[in-house]
Amino acid sequence: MADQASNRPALALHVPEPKSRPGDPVDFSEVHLPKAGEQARPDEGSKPEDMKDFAYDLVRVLGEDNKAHGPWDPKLDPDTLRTMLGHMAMVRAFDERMFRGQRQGKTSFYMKCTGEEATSVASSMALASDDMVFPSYRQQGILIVRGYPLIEMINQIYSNAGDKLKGRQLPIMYSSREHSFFSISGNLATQTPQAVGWAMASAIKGDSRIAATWVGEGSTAEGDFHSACTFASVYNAPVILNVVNNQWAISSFSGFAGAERTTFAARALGYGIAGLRVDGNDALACFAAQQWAANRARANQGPTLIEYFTYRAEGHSTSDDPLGYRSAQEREEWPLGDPVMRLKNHLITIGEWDEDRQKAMDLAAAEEVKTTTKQAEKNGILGHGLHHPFHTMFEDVFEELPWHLQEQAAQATRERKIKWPDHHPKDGAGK
Ligand SMILES: Cc1ncc(C[n+]2csc(CCOP(=O)(O)OP(=O)(O)O)c2C)c(N)n1
Ligand SMILES: [Mg+2]
Repeated sequence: MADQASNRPALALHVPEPKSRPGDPVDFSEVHLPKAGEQARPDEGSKPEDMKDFAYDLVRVLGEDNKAHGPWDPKLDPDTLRTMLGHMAMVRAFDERMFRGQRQGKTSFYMKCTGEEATSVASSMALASDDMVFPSYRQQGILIVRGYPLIEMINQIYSNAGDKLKGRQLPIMYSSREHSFFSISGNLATQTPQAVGWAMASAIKGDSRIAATWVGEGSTAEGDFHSACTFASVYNAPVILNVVNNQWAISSFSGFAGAERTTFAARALGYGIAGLRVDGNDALACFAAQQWAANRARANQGPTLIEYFTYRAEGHSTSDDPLGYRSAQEREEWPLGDPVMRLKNHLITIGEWDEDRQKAMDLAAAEEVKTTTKQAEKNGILGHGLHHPFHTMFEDVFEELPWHLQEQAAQATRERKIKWPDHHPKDGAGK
C-alpha cells in the first residue's frame, strides 16, 4: 500500500500528440535538414560505434540547385538515372490507375506509395537482382525495378482467374520466387526476422546473395523488429534493414513508435548495428546508402539499418481518409519535396532531360498501365465470378487432403450448388 502521507509527486505519463491536426497550420522548421553533400561517407567496413553521428544526421546528395553533391554522390550515368526516373514514373502511373480501379469497384483494396517511390525504386536498383527482398506492402517499386510483369500485379490485385496466388492473398500482397521477392504479409514486421534468417542461411550455405527488408517506422514498435536486430547483430548477418519513416502509421503519427525521443536509425546503435539516416525523397541518396550497405554486407562486414526520412503524401490505403486526422497543409509544407520531381529536375539541370520528354514518358507509362489493365480485366475483376475455381481453396497445403477438409470441401460444394445452381462453371461447384 502506498503511504498516504507521502509527499512524493504523483507519477504522470506522456501521451504523444502530433503537432498539427486537421485545419491547423504546420511547422516543419524544427526538422533537422543539413545541406546536401555535407555528410562524410564512412568506410564500408566502419565499426558501428565509429559512425554514431550518421544515425542522427541526414545523408543528402541532391541540393536545392538540383545538382549532386558530396561523397555520397553515386555518380550514376545518365542512362541509369533516366531508367530510375522511368521506374518511378511507372510506379506513380500504376498507383493512380489501381487507386481509381478500387474506386470503380474492380478491386476491394489498394495501397499507394506516393512520395515514397525513391525508397523502393532507387534503393532496390543498388541491389543485385537475385538478392532476396522481404518488403512491406508499400514497395511495389521493387517489382517494377525487377521487371515483374504489370499484368501479374493487376491479376493479383483483381484476385481473378489469372492471379498466380489464386486469390489467397489480400490485393497487393504479391509474391514472386523468380524475382527473389518474398510474399508480402499483412502481419506487420514479420518480414524482418524472416529476412535476417534468410541472410543467415545464405551465409551458412556459403552463398553470395544478401537479403534486404523494408519496414514502416510504425512497425518498428513490433517485437519482431527487435528480435530481427538482435539476430542480425549477434550473427553479423548479411542483411539490410530498411526503415521507411513516412511519419504515419495509418492515423498514428511516428511519435507513438518513438520518434519524439530519438531517430529510427539510432535504434541500430543499441544493437551494435551500423545506422544511416537518409533523405528518403532524394533518389541518389537512397541508392548510395543501399549500395554502401550492400557492399558492407557482401564483404561480411555486417548488417546496416537505414532510416529513410520521407512523408506519406496520401492516405494509408483506399480504406483511409487522412483528412480526418492530420493537417492537409503537411503535404504542402513538407520540406523534402517530391522524389520524382527532384530526380527529374536533376536530369534537366545536368542537360540530360527536358519537360517534353518527361511528358512523353508519363504519357507512355499511363498508356502501358491502361492497356495492361484492359488485358487483365479479361481475366476478371472483383465480383464478376471469374476467379480461381472455388475448390482450389482446399488445395496446395497438404499432399493428401485430410479427411476433415475433404468433408468440409464436400459440404461447401453441396451448399453452393443449392445456393447458386447456375453459378459460373469455373466456380468449381460441380467438383
Ligand atoms: C501486427 C499488426 N498490427 C497491426 C496491424 C494493422 N496495421 C496495418 S498497417 C498499419 C500501420 C503501419 O504503419 P507503418 O509501419 O509506419 O507503415 P506504413 O503504412 O506507414 O508504410 C497497422 C497498424 C497489422 N496489419 N499487423
Ligand atoms: Mg509509416
